[in-house]
Amino acid sequence: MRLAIAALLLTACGVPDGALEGRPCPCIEGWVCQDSICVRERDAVDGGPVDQGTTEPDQGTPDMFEAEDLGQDMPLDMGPPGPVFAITCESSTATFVPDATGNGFDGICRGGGCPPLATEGAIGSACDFTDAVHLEIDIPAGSRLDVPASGADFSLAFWFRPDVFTFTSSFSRPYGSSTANSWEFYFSTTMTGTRPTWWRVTDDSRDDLHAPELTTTGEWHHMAVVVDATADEVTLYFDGVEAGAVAGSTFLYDDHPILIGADENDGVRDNHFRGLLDELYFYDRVISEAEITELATRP
Ligand SMILES: [Ca+2]
Ligand SMILES: [Ca+2]
Repeated sequence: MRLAIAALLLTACGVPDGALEGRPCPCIEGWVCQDSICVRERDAVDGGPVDQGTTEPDQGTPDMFEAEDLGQDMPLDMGPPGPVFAITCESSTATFVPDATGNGFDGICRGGGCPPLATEGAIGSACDFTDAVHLEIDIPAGSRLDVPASGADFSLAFWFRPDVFTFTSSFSRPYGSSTANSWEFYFSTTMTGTRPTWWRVTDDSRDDLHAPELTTTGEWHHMAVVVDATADEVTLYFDGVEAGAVAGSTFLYDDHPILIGADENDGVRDNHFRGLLDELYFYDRVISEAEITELATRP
């Protein structure tokens, strides 16, 4: 039983609004330390496996998080769907950085190989792109990542800690055969000061959204972009606060992979990021401001 519960706690890592689920103690308000990891207070109270829901009595039917029915635990409240992929940088192999969701969108290491894991991550450990050795992580194109050209929601979120202010790309989806991108988070010290920027290409235009200017390297910041097809709007969040919005929700895609730590221009990997990246998430839905607040909060 103890093993089953431990397995269930691990299974719950990285699931809906659970960016903090299963993180090492100490824990932030609303979470408690249980067996050296953080669980929601209600899960500690109910004594059952970690759920995402309320505390009504369980009706006795095993759910997807239950290896067996434990009787006194809580029913599974699905809540909003979790990310399609989550590169949490908690582990890596010689060739890939795993997708913590279990959806199989593992990041394939290219260029100089997999980034080392830095212990001073935003949450747990981070992927270390500090050295100028041109490390890259590719997430190959896949059905759930290939948002239709119009009428689809998606959201992106990640932490970054730049070590140098230079022209770099941290999280991108190249498009076409020249320099374009479906979308890209980048710095341009020449065009925008040291303002982290997100841009996307549409069929006839380019849109840029800027975060506030950074004055100090070596500090963690959180960025998120929400594409709301219903509202036909894209919104950028910086450190959990709205930093700008632009109308439109049309994107162009091809079979380029999503890149972490670099961009691609004219077929060549370029503008390699210098610093730490952590907790890179892709959702195929709109994430709420409450979720963004949670994602942008360090334990
Ligand atoms: Ca991490
Ligand atoms: Ca590019």
